[in-house]
Amino acid sequence: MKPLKHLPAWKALEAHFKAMRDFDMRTAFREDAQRFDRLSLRCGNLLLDYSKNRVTDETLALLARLARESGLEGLRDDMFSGKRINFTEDRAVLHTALRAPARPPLLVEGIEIEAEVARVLGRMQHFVESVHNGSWRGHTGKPIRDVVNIGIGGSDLGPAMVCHALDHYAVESVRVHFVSNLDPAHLATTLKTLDPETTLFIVASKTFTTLETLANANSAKAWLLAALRAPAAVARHFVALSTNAQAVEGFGIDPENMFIFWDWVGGRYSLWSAIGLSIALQIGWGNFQALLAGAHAMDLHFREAPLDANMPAILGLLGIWYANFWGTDTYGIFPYDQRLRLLVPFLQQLDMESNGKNVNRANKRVNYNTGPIVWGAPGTNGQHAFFELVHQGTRLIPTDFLVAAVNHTPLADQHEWLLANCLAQTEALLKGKSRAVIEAELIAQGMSREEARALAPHKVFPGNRPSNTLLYQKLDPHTLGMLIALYEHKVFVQGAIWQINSFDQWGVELGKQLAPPIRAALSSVRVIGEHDGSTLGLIADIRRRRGLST
Ligand code: G6Q
Repeated sequence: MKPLKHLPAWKALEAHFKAMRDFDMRTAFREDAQRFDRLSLRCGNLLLDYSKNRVTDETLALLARLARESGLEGLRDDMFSGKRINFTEDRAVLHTALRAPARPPLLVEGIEIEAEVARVLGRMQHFVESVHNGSWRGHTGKPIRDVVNIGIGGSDLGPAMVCHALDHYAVESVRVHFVSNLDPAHLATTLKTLDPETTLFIVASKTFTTLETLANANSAKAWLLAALRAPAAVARHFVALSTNAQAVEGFGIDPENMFIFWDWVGGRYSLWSAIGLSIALQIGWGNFQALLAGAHAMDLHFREAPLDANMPAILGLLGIWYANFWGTDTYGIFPYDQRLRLLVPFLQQLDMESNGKNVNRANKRVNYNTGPIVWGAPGTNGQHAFFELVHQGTRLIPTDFLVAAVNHTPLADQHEWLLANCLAQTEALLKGKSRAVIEAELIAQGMSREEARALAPHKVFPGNRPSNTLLYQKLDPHTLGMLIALYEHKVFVQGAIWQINSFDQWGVELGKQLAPPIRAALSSVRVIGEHDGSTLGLIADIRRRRGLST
């Protein structure tokens, strides 16, 4: 593997960047009436407009060349065919198989993957339908009214995001809640409104060893047993989603009530697996299938479309252009869609946990920036908060704007205004507002020339700031599936080019190991273990507050 910076396309991009430093998108639009047509792309009902970027045809051709020289197409095929591309954990990466039709069969290392997937999906469907039609009942014979998904990270963010996004598809008979935080306030506040007789807990944990999830699940079990006073009640009120059958049984959940998935499903890629049970319970089996089908449609596009007409490749390459050549550190995501309010935390995990790496596939430290800091919030809220910095701050921030053409909840003309604001922001980022125009406006409003000259610089919008717009018809399960898979593959594209392993998460693993010795030090007879001065000081202060010796 040639180091990234030694690739001819990388060197060509470095030279090209020098020529692009003063590139002005406004001039490009003026000189090219076809710019939008050429720099936009459709996949199903999704439209990606990437014309408001600091790119020319040459930039895009060089970026595509970089992808080819990086072996992106080969790595993509390795992922889809089940090669162990997660080499630090020695695992295949097959979340795409969770949403693929059973035929043609996918045989990986002698196992018929799709048959395994179909078997679990069949059990999930049966379970979801029996909860919905009332044949699955609680211990006292009452039907289930509330479902609480207990999980964290990948076992929470995906299903929670989808359930919020598709709450307009929710079945009427059950309400789904999510508890993730170790802070007892999360579980306690959720339980406050629930009836143990009609509540079902889903314990979602790939490893079934995660402290937060097990702590919340144990507290939930105690709450249930305190009310129903029968150990047998656990079998009717607890199900588990996991790869670890032994630990599930150890917790006291009947293996009959366990839905498995596999080590080739990464936590942050797991909403398509049994981890999606809460989604199916919320929106019904048919809609869950539509979500999977949408993701599969994007998989096909990613697999088959040429690089210069491939949505995930284009989004990924543009991100690389800004991060590695323009030196941007962050990436703003602005869904003009309140239902997508959890998309940003979901994408933060997807992107930052996957590509927040500094060692490459040759086990060497990289000498370029990898994953950006992903942030954002739904519009128009962001406009009244942090957009100031996006428009007028000193940093260049690449951005994605997402918006539906049609709202599921028409209310007066509110959606028209939402759409108009979304488009207006990307237009303002592009066009900016010049000092001359502002001065003229101020003078026309009656200000003296001198006053206008002093005030105008504060009101200048530099413009020429980039944005992508993702426009979709409306937020339905199929479209949401496409959108999520689009970002999954974007992250894959970037990881492939940065030559890193996007599918491990040693940083998260470390967090899981650090707390136990500190937990012991907080209440044991004497402080044990080695800690730094700051941590020792904090431990001592907590112990003092508890009347323990320091
Ligand atoms: C995801 C990460 C991480 C994980 C959680 C929960 O890719 O590995 O967010 O999902 O730490 O882990 P369990 O599902 O094993 O409880």
